[in-house]
Amino acid sequence: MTKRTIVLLTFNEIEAAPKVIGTIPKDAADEIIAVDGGSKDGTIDFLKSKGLRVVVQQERGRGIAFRLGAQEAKGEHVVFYSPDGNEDAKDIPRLFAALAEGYDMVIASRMMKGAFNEEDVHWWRPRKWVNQSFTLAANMLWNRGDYVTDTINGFRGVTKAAMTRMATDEKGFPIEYQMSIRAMKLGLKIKEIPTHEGQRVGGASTAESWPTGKRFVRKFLDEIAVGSSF
Ligand SMILES: Nc1nc2c(ncn2[C@@H]2O[C@H](COP(=O)(O)OP(=O)(O)OP(=O)(O)O)[C@@H](O)[C@H]2O)c(=O)[nH]1
Ligand SMILES: [Mg+2]
Repeated sequence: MTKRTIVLLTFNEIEAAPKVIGTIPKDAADEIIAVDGGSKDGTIDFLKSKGLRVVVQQERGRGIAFRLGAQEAKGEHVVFYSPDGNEDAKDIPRLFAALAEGYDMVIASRMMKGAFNEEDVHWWRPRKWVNQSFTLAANMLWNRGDYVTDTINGFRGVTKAAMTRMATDEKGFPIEYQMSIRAMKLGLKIKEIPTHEGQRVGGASTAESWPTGKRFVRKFLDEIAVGSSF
């Protein structure tokens, strides 16, 4: 069987990580490693105390973390998992199962039928609507396969081969969006599974809406300019 690696992505998650890491199903993968953005709150020592190999980034950024994680993974099948409370670890085996079926990328969707988004408890859902607009634009321009409902969620699996072909260069938050767009451009096989998004456990969000939104717009325009030259 193809080897499987879980890559934990952390930046100052000392409140959440100790509560969340225990929820990862045993035997979900052959290897678990962590990529850390340079935490100063004891997260790195905590992860090491759990026997995990921790790769500390030279430069912060979630995009850098995705590439480093794929590079350092021994497995060909890689699932990225952020232990801050948002992602339901019970879905990890389902993500690996889809990669084993032959998909190049599999996304845990918060938007498809059967899924739940953290804003779904409210009537007013600005973040969800903005996300869905970016997703609609990407599908209209580049997708030739089934509609992808959540191009932005980081909870996803990918093959190392696909990661290499996508040749991403985004350093920060729109990395997931760039991966989705490039997978569409390449005509890679994408699958989604419904997931239940939970609330962050303590700590602080690093994705403020306004600056992150502007980076998404820039990324979208960059991807139009780049076309298929990557
Ligand atoms: N390795 C690495 N992880 C990061 C970096 N920046 C953020 N993360 C992690 O990426 C995950 C997502 O970041 P969040 O700040 O929670 O963003 P979000 O999920 O959109 O926001 P919330 O809804 O508040 O949770 C968390 O597990 C962070 O610890 C980074 O530079 N490097
Ligand atoms: Mg989060």
